[in-house]
Order: sequence, then C-alpha cells, then structure tokens
Amino acid sequence: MQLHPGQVEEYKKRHDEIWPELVRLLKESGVVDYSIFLDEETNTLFALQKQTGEGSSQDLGQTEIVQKWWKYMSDIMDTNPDHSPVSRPLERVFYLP
Ligand code: RM4
Repeated sequence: MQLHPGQVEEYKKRHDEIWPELVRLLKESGVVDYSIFLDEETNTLFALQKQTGEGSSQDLGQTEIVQKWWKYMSDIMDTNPDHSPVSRPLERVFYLP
C-alpha cells in the first residue's frame, strides 16, 4: 500500500486507535499476527498477516465497517475509487520454516 508523504505519525496514531469493531471483525475472519511495516524512503506500506480463515484483511471490503475504515483512511493513502487501498500482492521468493 502507499502512504502519502508526511503522514507517518497520523497513520500510526489512527492504527494505535484502531476501532474495536474492526479488530473484532479481523480476528473473527481469521486474520491474526497482522503487522504493517513502512519503507520511509518510498512511503510504501508492507502488510504481513496470518490467515486462518478464507481470506485476507483485503477481502473484507463488502463489510460496512471496512468500507467506513477505508474511507476514513483515504485522505492519507492511495486508494481506488471505492476507497480500498491501492495494493498489490507480492510473490514469496524465500521461506525458511
Ligand atoms: C490499513 C488498511 C488495511 C486494514 C488495516 C487495519 O491501513 O486500511 O486494509 O486492514 O489498515
């Protein structure tokens, strides 16, 4: 995902104050051990999560709470017309169990 320049503190603040109902939905959907990292040089956000359910955090866009959250975040990061974050899946090129 892509953060707008100069928005690191605001991004961190909003996530420190993540809505309890969103946390509940993520966990109920099987999204756990969820981290988001920032490459400060490019403002690129890298999300990493375990999925014990059917899909990822990005597959919850049909829920009202995620639509509200994405809209809330859309002023500080790149989003699609539906406010979902512009994101792309990455290929894993190495894994050591
Ligand atoms: C991110 C982005 C993701 C969401 C997390 C909680 O900024 O909106 O879609 O799962 O926040």
